Amino acid sequence: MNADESVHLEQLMFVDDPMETNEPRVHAAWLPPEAFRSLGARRVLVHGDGLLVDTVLYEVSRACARYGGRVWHSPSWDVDVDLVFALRGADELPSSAVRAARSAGELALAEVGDGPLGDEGFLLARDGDVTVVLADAPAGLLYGLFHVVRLCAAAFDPERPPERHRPALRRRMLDHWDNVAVHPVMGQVERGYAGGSIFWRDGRPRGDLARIREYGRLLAASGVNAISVNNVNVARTEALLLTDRLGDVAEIADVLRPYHIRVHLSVTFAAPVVLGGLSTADPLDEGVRAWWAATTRTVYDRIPDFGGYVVKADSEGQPGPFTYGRDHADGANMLAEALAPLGGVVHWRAFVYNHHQDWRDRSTDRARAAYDHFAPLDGRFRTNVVVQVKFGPVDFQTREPVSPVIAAMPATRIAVELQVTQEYTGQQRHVCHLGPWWSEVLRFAPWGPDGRAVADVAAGESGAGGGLVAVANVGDDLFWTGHPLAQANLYAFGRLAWDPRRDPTAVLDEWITLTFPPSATADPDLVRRTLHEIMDDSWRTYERYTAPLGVGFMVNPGDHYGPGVDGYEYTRWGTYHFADRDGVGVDRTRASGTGFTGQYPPYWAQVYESPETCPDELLLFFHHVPYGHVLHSGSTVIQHIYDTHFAGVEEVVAMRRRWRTLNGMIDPAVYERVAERLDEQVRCATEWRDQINTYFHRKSGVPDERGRDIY
Ligand code: GCV
Repeated sequence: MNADESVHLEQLMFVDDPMETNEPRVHAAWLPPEAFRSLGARRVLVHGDGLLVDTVLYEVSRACARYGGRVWHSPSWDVDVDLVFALRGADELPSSAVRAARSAGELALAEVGDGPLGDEGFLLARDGDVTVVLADAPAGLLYGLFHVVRLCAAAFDPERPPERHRPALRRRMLDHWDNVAVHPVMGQVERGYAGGSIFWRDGRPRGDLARIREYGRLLAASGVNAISVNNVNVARTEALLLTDRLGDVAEIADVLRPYHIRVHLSVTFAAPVVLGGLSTADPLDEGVRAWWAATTRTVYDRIPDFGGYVVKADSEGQPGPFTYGRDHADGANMLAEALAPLGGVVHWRAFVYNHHQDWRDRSTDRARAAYDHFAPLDGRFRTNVVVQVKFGPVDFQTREPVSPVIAAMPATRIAVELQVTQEYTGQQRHVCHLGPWWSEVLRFAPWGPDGRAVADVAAGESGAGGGLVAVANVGDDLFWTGHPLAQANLYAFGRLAWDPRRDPTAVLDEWITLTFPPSATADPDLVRRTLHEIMDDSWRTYERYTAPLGVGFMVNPGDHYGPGVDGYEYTRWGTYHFADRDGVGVDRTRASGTGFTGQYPPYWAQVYESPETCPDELLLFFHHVPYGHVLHSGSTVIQHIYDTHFAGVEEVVAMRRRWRTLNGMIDPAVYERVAERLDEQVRCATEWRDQINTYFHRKSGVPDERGRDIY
């Protein structure tokens, strides 16, 4: 590069840019070029070296090329700048801009206090007319860049006080349930509602690396730093990713590395048998351990920053240590031993339950299963094992209590698993903004109101926790997530994983600003207001027209979409509601039920044990009560069912009306897609309302006190 010139885009990597073509193969999600307008009009200096610094340089250069700014990389001469991105440890240069910015940054850092920036943190401060972003490590600069983008002009406000940002959770991970080969029942992506996989198609890599890179960019801008690239249900073709088809995984890792995203792989516990030709996968067998050690070394030879393995074992038909009379600690520790010398972790899922239950058996309770299997193992897992626990005891329902496992394993690294893909929350055909729900879960204090929160457990002491994981919701759909507004869930996951204390409404506001930049929107206030009106409370709206008071399921078996009140009532899956002519709900008390309440620390064990103290929204999860039972709200259970179901549909109709006011204000393709989906949401919510109300009216014989139509 000519020392007298600023950096030009074509000198940098990534010139093949999917966003720059006239006919987008994909819509730009929350980072359209317009979101970079404020940054792109500045004079920017980037100081430091390394892959991630190159990414910063590339992003800034691309924005400056579009909006008239300029960018310099570690110049040794003086330049006038508005914005400096600098690594603290990088060589000092004669450039006064770097020197001044760095010393101003150091002063600001001392002022803000509170320990080092760490390997992903950054500081943002003002030095006269210059905005300074300082980081100890390149990843911090990358996150600092996206922070500046989010702030737009506010990043250049002379009065802006210095800010330090560090992620609360070290690992912020997405699990893709993507199959390499199309599964005969589950398709290309298990529980995927956004078309095919962005990674795989019909047994092979999909081959669109530009799309994967763009995905990595979106994830980095929301704070995600790890993904697993294949389904936790590992079939024959997918098993091969560990060995013969490792190159396919490495290719993805190479593309995501510039956005600070480490790749993990779901593996089958039976790999030594199905891939290695051994006669056993017994975790205590020396030959099996040697096989895993050697195989894992090969993985790291090819992918030096490989994250580790994700394992679903002894669950829903997947193989596991039980076959050999071993327990989950034996299984997880064997893989951990192979990964430890190479810096990897094993995410071992706690989703283990009997999926061949007899519905006549009232003593077996699926909600108890994860605790019963895992709590006794606390203290036995190696330090590079993360036990990955679904946030609730059953399965990603619209409303569940927080899983008691989260509080039961103080000597184990716990990761909390959420579901961004909307398996049980409207399958990306319904607007269901999940940020408020996850925020409730993350703030929940399992030991009682004054104790640590779920997010603290996931963060662990000194950041040693397992982090936050979610099942991803993107596909090869033009809008990434099928429903364009479902993108906000992906964004919210990343931002809440970075800072679980953030107000979910503020996070949604960020997403709105980034996705519909005010400078490119006809009436930004109307767009913002309307999206908040539609989305802020949409999870509660969804809850209102689906299964009542925490009882869960009531979905159609198999695909889990739409109402099927008795769909699972006489099946082997262990998800029952026990409605009869007198009442509904599952007795999980210690006094007369399955004893599940006893899995909680004393505060909640007591609160949940009695219908008098149990929160209304979880009443039917914990208790079987008569239809006339009076809730804390003052309504009876049956009247609550009727009222919420009528209200829920009215709210969806109002959502659709509001959306129509945006016709002509935003990208017509986005407008049309959402409009279509809202029609379906109205249809489906009406079906839910009528089936649930009719079902309970017929069971109970109690009329609606307002005399509305029930069939
Ligand atoms: C990947 C639920 C889903 C399954 C999923 C499973 C899991 O049961 O319906 O599709 O399997 O959870 O989390 O492993």
